[in-house]
Amino acid sequence: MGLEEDIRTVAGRIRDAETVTVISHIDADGITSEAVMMQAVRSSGIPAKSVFVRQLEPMTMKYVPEDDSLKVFVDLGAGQQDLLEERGLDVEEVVIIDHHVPQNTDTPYPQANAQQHGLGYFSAAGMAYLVARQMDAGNPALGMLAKLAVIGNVGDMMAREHCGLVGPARGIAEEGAGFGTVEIRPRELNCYGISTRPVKVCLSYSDDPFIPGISNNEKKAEEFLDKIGIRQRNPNGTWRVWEEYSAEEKGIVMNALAEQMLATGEDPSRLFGEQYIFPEEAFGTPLRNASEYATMLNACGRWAEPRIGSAICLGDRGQMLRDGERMLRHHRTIIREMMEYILDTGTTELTHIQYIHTGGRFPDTIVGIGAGMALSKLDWEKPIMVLSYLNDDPELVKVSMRTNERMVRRGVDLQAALTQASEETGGGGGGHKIAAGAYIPTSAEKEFAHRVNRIIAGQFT
Ligand SMILES: [Mn+2]
Repeated sequence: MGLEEDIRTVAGRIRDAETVTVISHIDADGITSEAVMMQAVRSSGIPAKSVFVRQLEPMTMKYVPEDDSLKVFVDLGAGQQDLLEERGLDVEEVVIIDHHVPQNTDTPYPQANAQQHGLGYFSAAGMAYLVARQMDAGNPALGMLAKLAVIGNVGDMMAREHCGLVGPARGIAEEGAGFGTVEIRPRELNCYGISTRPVKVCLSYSDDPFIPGISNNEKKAEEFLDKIGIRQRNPNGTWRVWEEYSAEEKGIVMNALAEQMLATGEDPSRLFGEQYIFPEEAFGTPLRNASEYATMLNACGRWAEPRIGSAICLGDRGQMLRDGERMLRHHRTIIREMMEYILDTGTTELTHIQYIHTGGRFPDTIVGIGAGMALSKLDWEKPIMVLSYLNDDPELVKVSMRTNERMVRRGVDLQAALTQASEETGGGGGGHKIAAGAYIPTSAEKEFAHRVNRIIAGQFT
């Protein structure tokens, strides 16, 4: 079946349901997907509930209710169809909206899956939007749903590789622009934090593009902006953010940065990226652009409050937004503490990687982010591995690895390394070349770093 037909089938099943349970994942893509589906289902007059899970696995299947509602799995499910079969769910009781590699099982659950149709760079929230639009092309909330799909796509890193969304994900952003809920800004600064961070901070945290002399060095970033005559503070003393710069100021900064990169032999093309701004959201807040909005949702999910994120997605700008902002501050504080812990304690260096075991000090849901931030202040040529204990399972150790674009260009592939090493020890892993994770048995933790070090040593071309 083609994509259109799959979308029609899934949308039709949902429209015909008497009650619906949406089961989704706790990251930004999962939360926006859930919000899109809940809005679409409820606006069709169908009662609906939702459930968030950290992962769909035997242990979390208990959260999928045993009732006669239609189970709508979003951002998960495709790769866990065996679990749905084991539960005894039949083909009439399930639809799957996903973008992960599907499992081949006997039951042909209806599925709208980007993977099956060769759609790259397309997240579950994008699929959910296409299903919602199919359910009701006249839904007055489509503009809001398109915006949520943009956040889900950006949150799942779909804009990373090409410095902007491509293909049908870009198409949804254009639909959002048509509704007035999304503003597409091409050739903007390709850095995180354009709506809330002082520009010097934006620049100094940038790892891709890596700007020699400025990345990892806030003081130098500040001097650089001074030198090219950019006024960095507002009259009241607060730091100006990128969104406040005039077109002329932006041009001056971009040109100077490009020159600086060229002078040191770096390709400046990744300095420029497309940004997605939400004009209805308050200026200077994290809801103002797609990547910062996604971080707030990730913060809610990682601290076990995905419902706060979902309520914000669906328009709550009162208590839920205040709670979301609190989650974001908490998230940043703990990540900073973790980064400082890594820097204070120091990593153990092997020939090709560095590693540290943080024990039970930090929740496993943030160690990857903390690792990435610590790496920006450590030897960037050695990918960092952080091992940590899970608070709910003493048998398993969570492994998180981070590297940067420059090492990926030299051949490093963390996903391949962690998948192989964890499978050899009876665990499992996955992710991307630049960032990957795995769960391994506690008994394997001692020599695991050496095992990965050997594999990465072999990846250099
Ligand atoms: Mn996803």
